[in-house]
Amino acid sequence: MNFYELYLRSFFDGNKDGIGDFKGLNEKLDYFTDLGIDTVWLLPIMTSPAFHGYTISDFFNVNPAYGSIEDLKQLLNNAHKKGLKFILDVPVNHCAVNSEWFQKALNGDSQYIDYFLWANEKTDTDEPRHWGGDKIWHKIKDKYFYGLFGPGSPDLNFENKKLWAEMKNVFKFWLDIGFDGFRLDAAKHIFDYDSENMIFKYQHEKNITFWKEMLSYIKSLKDDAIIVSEVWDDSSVVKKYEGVFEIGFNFPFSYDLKNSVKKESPSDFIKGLKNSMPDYLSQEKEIKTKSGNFLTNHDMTRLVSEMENSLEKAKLALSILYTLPGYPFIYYGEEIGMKGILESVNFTEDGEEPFQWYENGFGPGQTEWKGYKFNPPYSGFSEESEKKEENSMLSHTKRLLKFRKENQWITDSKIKIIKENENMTELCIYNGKKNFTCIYNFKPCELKIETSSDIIFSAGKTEKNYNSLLLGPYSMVVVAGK
Ligand code: ACG
Repeated sequence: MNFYELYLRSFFDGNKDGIGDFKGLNEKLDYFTDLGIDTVWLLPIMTSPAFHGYTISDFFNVNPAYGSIEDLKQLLNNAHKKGLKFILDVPVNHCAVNSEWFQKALNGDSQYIDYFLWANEKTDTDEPRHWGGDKIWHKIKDKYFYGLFGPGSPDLNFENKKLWAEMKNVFKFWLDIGFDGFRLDAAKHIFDYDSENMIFKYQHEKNITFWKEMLSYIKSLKDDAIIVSEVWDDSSVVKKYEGVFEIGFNFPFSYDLKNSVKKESPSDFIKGLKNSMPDYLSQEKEIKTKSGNFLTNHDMTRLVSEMENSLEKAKLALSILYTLPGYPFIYYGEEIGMKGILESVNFTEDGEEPFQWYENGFGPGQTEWKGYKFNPPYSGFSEESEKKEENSMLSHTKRLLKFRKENQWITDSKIKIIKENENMTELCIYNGKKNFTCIYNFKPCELKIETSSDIIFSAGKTEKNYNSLLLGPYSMVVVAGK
């Protein structure tokens, strides 16, 4: 299953207001099927005062800028007819300041006061967030509320069981609309504040109990619901959630892979694999939560920018992504090499620029909700120009996704490290029945490799002469297994 992460506002405009919407997306469903995508992860689309949609004011409605519930149903219906699935990003950890729940709490409604966490005499209202140092307590009227992600998003207090029932209704509502599953936002944060001792503290066991109950409810409604969780942390924390979710984003993998390609370091790549995919390197280990592999997402600097504008390196990183086990995800715009540098996760606009359909920057459906900072017109990175070019990022990505679709078995395969030297790595990807060998050239020079095996797939400049193989700079090849 090939996943695509989509920011609707930046995609395709169906009503000429410059903002991407359901109608526009509906017109472009073939774009995904042509690209080789099976499932689209839609970033939050519920009513929200924020451009990113992660602070929700009404969990049971869509942002009117995107259209109506009917438009959404039609979109999902058409997608399903084309064999395309959609999962929805659901941030349940917090809501918006202007939500009915928070407003009622502020007005003293006793039922809702306990939906949130309020400072008391034990609270250190200056306690900083453990990343970035931002404040986690925010003053409103004469009190302070807990909001880990900022003053616009009061955390919900899941010690209150009523909220568990509310969230089950939320999941049911969106499944009934036609979604095929969910991306569970901020999964390690449901219980991250110890309200007895009034101090920030992850309570992973409690989180797991919460998610198990939500998941068994979701599965009771739709047994094939696709579930992807976001636990952004190092491998030791991610491991605590093993087996809870069907697919879990592998953040350490994302860093390790990008860094090794950027540094042209095969040994770092192997070290990274051992760190972030250890169970895939063992023949016996059962994989309880499949690795959600990705290079970037909306909270990160874009791939080409991360690779210091080297398209070859960006292509190699993608080639590796699509030849490894687990589920591969791509963030919208990466397939056309969009750029974007994020200075802070508190401001993601720079990574969410309008998708470039046209070389001149305008045309039917082009979104323009914000100006271009990183992706100006006539830069050679647009769907229009790249679809015609054999060597473009778009053509490269398309070929990789097609290869992956034809080899679905890779998802549940294992990895064996065959060879590693200062220039390249050679991996065997195998399951009980099939296998092949991937050779990645991490360097800007040509490499000569002795092999008599047939080439199954290649990306970049490669040449086969009887018993030897010439691998061009940053290229890769998949050859039949030994
Ligand atoms: C999700 C969404 C994000 C969204 C929210 C809130 C959550 O993708 O767009 O914000 O609904 C933390 C959370 C994540 C969260 C990001 C933004 N992402 O855990 O759930 O913040 C450290 C921390 C992580 C932290 C990360 C952020 O441990 O918890 O993610 O930093 O940079 C090594 C370490 C690892 C460390 C990294 C990076 O890998 O192992 O632990 O991670 O280095 O240093 C949205 C908006 C926000 C808005 C909010 C309300 O984007 O602007 O404020 O909504």
